[in-house]
Amino acid sequence: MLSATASIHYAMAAMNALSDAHFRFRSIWISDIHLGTRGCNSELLLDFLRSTDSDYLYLVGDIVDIWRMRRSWFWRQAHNDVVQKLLRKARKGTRVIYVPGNHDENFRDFAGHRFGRVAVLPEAVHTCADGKRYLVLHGDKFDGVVKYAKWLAFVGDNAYNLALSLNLWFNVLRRRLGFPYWSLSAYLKHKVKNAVEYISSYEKAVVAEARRRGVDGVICGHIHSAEIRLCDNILYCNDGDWVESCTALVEHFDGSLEILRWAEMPHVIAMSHIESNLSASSL
Ligand SMILES: [Mn+2]
Repeated sequence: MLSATASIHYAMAAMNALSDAHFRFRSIWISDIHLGTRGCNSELLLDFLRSTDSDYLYLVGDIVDIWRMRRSWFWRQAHNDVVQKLLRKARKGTRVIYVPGNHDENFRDFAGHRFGRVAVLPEAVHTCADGKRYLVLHGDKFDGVVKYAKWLAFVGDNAYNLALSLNLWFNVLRRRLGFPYWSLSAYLKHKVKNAVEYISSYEKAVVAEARRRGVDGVICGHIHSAEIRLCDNILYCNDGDWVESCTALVEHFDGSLEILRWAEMPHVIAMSHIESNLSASSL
């Protein structure tokens, strides 16, 4: 959510250059784009990528939905444009770090490699301008922990590690048998009543991992729910998704973090008004 002054700043910048609004950040995190599926909001994401610039750009998993593409293929020109735009940013000097998720886990085999100027890593630690350190990971490995969140609260570190690795093998086995990954976010949609409880269990599991690792906070995705929340002195940040909420997490040059809800940006709202007027007048 934008503060009042930030909103005015963005609105003015957007009005100054509607076609090429330029917002500079130190870092940007986006995840859960799901390119290759109908749900991907590639047009809005393209507008975001064209309008923003950063020193660091983290792709926090589920960028291309390889899983779903095995069953049905949905690839538009705008999906190509997103890939091209990301590669061009890397060429122009943005440090692009790709941390694969469960829907693009095939890329995890390439962890530690560089493709052109894009580094692929299983997880990363980002140091903000204010010196705070954040663990950056997709977050799917906590699905299993969330399922057992209640009894895990009563057991020690070893059981916790065991649950993490059991979840990994559970999903390797599922994949071998041709089942899809057991997805928390998909599960949530079927259990809406318990969604709040599950999201908070997920947050607790991710925050516990950050504490174990001795970092100041954690930046993840996976559950399609953008959030910045201080949990027991660990800053939990989720960059959301580009299927429903169209959100990104950004770091300003003073090291402060903010969630951008791109569909709520003044120039995007203005554009959607223009589009709806056009479609109304063509009826
Ligand atoms: Mn995921």
